[in-house]
Amino acid sequence: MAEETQDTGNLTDGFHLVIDALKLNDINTIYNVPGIPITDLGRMMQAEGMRVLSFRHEQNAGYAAAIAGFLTQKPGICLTVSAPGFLNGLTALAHATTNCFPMILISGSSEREIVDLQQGDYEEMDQLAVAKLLCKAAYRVLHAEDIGIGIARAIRAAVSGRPGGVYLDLPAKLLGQVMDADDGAKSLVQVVDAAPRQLPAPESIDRALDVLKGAERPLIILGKGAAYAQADDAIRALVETSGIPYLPMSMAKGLLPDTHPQSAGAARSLVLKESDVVVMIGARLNWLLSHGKGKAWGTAPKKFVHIDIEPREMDSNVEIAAPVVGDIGSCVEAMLSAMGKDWTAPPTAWTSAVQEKVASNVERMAPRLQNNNVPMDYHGALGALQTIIKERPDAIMVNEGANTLDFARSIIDMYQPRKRLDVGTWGVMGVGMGTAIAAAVETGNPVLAVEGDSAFGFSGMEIETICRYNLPVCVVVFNNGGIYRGTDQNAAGDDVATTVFVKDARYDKMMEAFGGVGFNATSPDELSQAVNAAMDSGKPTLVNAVIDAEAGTESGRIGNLNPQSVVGKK
Ligand code: ADP
Ligand code: TZD
Ligand code: MG
Repeated sequence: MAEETQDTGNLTDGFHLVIDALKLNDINTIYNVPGIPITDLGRMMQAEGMRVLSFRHEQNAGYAAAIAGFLTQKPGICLTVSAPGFLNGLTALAHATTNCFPMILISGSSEREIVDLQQGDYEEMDQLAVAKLLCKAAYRVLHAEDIGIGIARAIRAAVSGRPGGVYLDLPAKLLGQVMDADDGAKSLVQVVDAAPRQLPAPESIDRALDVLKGAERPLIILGKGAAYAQADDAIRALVETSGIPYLPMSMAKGLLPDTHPQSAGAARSLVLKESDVVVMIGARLNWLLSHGKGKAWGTAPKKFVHIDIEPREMDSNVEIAAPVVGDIGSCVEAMLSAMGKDWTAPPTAWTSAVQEKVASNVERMAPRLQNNNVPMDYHGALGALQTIIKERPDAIMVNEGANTLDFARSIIDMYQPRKRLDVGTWGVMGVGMGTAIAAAVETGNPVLAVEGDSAFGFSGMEIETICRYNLPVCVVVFNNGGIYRGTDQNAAGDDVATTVFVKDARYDKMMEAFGGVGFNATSPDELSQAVNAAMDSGKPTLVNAVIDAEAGTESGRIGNLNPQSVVGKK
């Protein structure tokens, strides 16, 4: 490039302003796929000491950025090329927004004048218009002197209030724009207090305490917003001081250890049905909680206390008797101090009933988890992995699939906050490898990705990325030869059934192709050995876990959501 050898004096350009603006705001990791017009941006970022991880598909880079946001409270950055790269990243941006994870999708774009006249530029698309519908905020920067402000706005929009996805459009022309270096430096913005604390109104705390004091059968539900908030000590203190049983949502598992005496995880049906006052902390009453009503919630009248940073979440599905709007740390601390010394624990009739139900359910499950059947069923295989996580509580577990997800969520206990990362609010297949990569990169902890064979297929090519960066990721593919099961039959014709894959596939060989370690495990003992070896070595590993093709059920635990044909299904 001729420009690099020219004497540019004290000039800067769009490329460098983007880099300086990100670094000034302590953003140093980028998840990307290179190409026109951002190849050089990635190179220059790397040259300036940023970590730039290249993926094989933007969707996976985007899922990595989304979960990086969840883990760090800083926006995860996904960088893509224009139109197709942008669209590939967009699913992840929408996923981040849906899950309240802070993320910024930065995409290069073509020449605006040509795009707006629809004259057919290289990768032409009105990306800003498309993105707006699917994220929390979308911005385009047209002048180099606005890059500092543009990035500051994107960061603040992503992390303040309810976190979410932000789109930042950087036209190719902008990156090459030149300006005086001193003026450029002055145009940068260091965002002060990007996610300000939001204190709850005192009267909202009084109201919540009044509702809670009258409870006979109170319940706390912790959601992934509570995990995101990193108010771990305050939340634990609230749970323990109150003596109220709690139910963790999937990604809130481990906020308190799942083996905690107040955990109602193994008595979910009972506590949802029987509770009379429910305190929601960073969880929404969406489909995952049956919208707070109906059969799952039983007939006992209920009152809800709802702690959330988003005021519009209140009354979204059912009436909220005591809305507490603010950041979780501040709200939980305020509740705790309002409880004071004269707080009385809930009636033991209730807490013992919950504990007894938990104990009997755990006891009933235990022998099933110990089975050494060949081929493995979900219980035998997950029993082996349960022990591994117990012995390695700082490992991060990534989990996707249908049966593989639902069984793993209920069987594998978590012991530390933010160690379980999964498909989130939408139940997206394909988050697996991007999530595993970001988890390893952002935390340095070992990662165990437990993947249905279908789920794995959505992002499987990223095992090359895992090998390339030599990340401590062990992928276990629960290979039952299909989606839900490997045994479906086509009612007519020669094609295999729609849910069935190649029989006896060997996913472990894919890992070997890139220099990683592959294992084929046919029994829980073999699975244990392979995963322990992987976790000890920290080497990229894929274990093909052979699961009985008949063991699963349609759609795992949510088969009831499938519409039924009145004519009957073949
Ligand atoms: P889950 O799926 O685990 O039930 P959801 O994603 O439905 O959790 O809910 C997370 C909630 O947490 C969202 O309503 C979001 O507004 C809220 N939230 C996220 N971060 C914070 C925070 N720091 N303080 C308060 N609420 C938060
Ligand atoms: N596409 C996307 C992006 N997300 C989805 N959730 C689906 C399709 C539909 N789907 C599920 O909800 S689970 C699943 C699909 C395709 C795969 C289940 O098969 P698996 O797990 O092999 O991953 P089990 O253990 O065989 O059930
Ligand atoms: Mg499967």
